[in-house]
Amino acid sequence: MPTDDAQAIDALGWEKRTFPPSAAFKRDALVVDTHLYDDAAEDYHGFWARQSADLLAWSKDWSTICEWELPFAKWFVGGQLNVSYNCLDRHVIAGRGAKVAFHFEGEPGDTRTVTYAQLLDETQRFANVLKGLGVTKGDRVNIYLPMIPEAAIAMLACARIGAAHSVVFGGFSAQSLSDRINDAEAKVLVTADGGWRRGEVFPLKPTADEALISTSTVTGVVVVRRGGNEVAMVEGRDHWYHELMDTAAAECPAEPMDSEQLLFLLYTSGTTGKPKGIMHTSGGYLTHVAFTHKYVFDLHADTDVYWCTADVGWVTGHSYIVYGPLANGATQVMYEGVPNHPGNDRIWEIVEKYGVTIFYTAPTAIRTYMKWGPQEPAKHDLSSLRVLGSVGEPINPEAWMWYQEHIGGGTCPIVDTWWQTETGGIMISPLPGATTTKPGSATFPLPGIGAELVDENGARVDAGGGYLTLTQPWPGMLRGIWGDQERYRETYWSRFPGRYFAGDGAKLDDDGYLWLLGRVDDVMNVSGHRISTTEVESALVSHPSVAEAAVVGATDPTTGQAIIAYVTLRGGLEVDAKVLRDHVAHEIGAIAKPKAIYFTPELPKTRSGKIMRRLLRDVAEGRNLGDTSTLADATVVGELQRRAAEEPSPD
Ligand code: 7RM
Repeated sequence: MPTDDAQAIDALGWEKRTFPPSAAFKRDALVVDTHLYDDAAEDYHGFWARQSADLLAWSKDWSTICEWELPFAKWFVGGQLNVSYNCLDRHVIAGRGAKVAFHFEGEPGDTRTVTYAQLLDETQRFANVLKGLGVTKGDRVNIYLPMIPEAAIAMLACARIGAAHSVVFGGFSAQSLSDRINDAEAKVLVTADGGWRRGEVFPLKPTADEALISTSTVTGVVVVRRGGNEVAMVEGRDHWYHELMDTAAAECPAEPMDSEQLLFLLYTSGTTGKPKGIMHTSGGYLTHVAFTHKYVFDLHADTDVYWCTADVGWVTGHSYIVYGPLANGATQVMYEGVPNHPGNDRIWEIVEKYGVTIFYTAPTAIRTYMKWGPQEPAKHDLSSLRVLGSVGEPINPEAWMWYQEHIGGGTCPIVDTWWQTETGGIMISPLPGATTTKPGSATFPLPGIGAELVDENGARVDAGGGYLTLTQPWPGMLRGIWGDQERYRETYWSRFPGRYFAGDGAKLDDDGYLWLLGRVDDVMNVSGHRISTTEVESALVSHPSVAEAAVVGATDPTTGQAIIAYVTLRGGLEVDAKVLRDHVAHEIGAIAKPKAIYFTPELPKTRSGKIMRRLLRDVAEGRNLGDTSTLADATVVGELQRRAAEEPSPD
């Protein structure tokens, strides 16, 4: 066991399988060698400037590529562009107006085909609607919608007139919505009567009404009709989307905006205190997401059908449903509902129906599909798929292999993409035609991105475990926290001077591959060994009976921390806790053997699908639980608490 650096995360058990890109994939791939990396290594400013000029249409050239006054960056200074022009007009002007932007699939089975020309038309009208409600450049507009094309239209309409949007995920409560409206001082709220979820309408407008009671800045509310549920409309404040659109003028010219014009705020909950309004601006952000969307997914815009299963309420939806793909003129699938309505094969039915070629989802979803069993994807012809992506959490090697075999037919490259709300776009990922992948590794920083591991004292680590830091500004980086630049400096730039600290731990293997290990507070200390929860979870998931596992360290009088595991089994299977404990010992070493294993039908997760280990730690240590409102399903924890109190540990 390597213990020479007590601060480093132990290099336990390496995944050895490797998957080079196939000759067949390389034949048509955009990148098959290192030229982009070489180009960027020489001069990353010049590299991003060339990408921006190549991928976007600028109304006015920039004078400085990057102004960097740590921790504040400005990109393409002096340049002007309009983000909605880049996502819409230029494709229509180039004769691609009839190309499908969205194949929309509602949960009840209704469909809508939205072409680029139609998307431009609706966006222009809605931009005029916003203007009519008094929205001007620099204002903030809140968006609280289901996964419907109007979400993209509202965002693009804001971008068109220089208003910043703040999208709040439709699953959030009235309290979360009003907090975010108040912090942003939004003038207008765009919502819907309701949306479809698991065969039922979930109300949005009633929740928005409740939120609006404790806000004072919103003067206009626009309501899209989607759920058909009954809603109350406040005279003078509330308007139906379709009525305003009927009378809105058809044209709203795209006005050039400064490169650093605020494009959006997106709130992310910190570990303490109120949510942070992460600020993203225009020229650099669009460059970053267009570049990464094109090269990470090997996008062939003329033939590919791309589907990202995220919700527009998360950064993945902003960057890889709205801005990146539309800037690149891609054809996409947008799906409103849950993956198991009406059946556990809904996702695969949609892939087959639209001939999806690029599929981007989260490990939590993949592990859920594993739990439902390979017979679900097997019901459908998935041979159109050619690239698979993963984002949101470390993907366990076993889930990676399952994804490759049962979804990718054994032939699709998998791109495991590491990034954050704060980074704006993908930072660490393979390029599918150039990178030999290893299951569970996000591989290398992309061209133009500087990432390094450091130890506790900020010294660079070239092998083994460490803290993941970013060493140079990148175009999509956050420009700060809305209303609190001191908190921005403190949160991201103070732990390691001169470096952005992402909050994640990672390992570097002997070939220089990066293995993300989750948040550093997800590292346990067992008898002086630093073991990441990800490693033990991966070992558990590699057992054939295990679908999903969450591991936490609970205070222990003898070992400092003891490893406690919560395990969800694959459909219909049963296994003894001892078998799993021995399996972990065999995979990693006796040191990583969980002290206790609890079986549970579900794990507590945030609404974006990340496992809430903090909560599980509280459960394991018998603490009272604090705020559980960000949980996707709060009943799960109560059940776990009950069991923890009843069942004695196996030891
Ligand atoms: C895109 C997104 C960010 C945090 C990040 C990590 C974790 C995301 C991966 C990952 C391992 C990945 N934005 N994370 N992607 N961990 N491998 N490929 O998720 O702001 O919501 O979350 O998510 O901990 O810091 S986010």
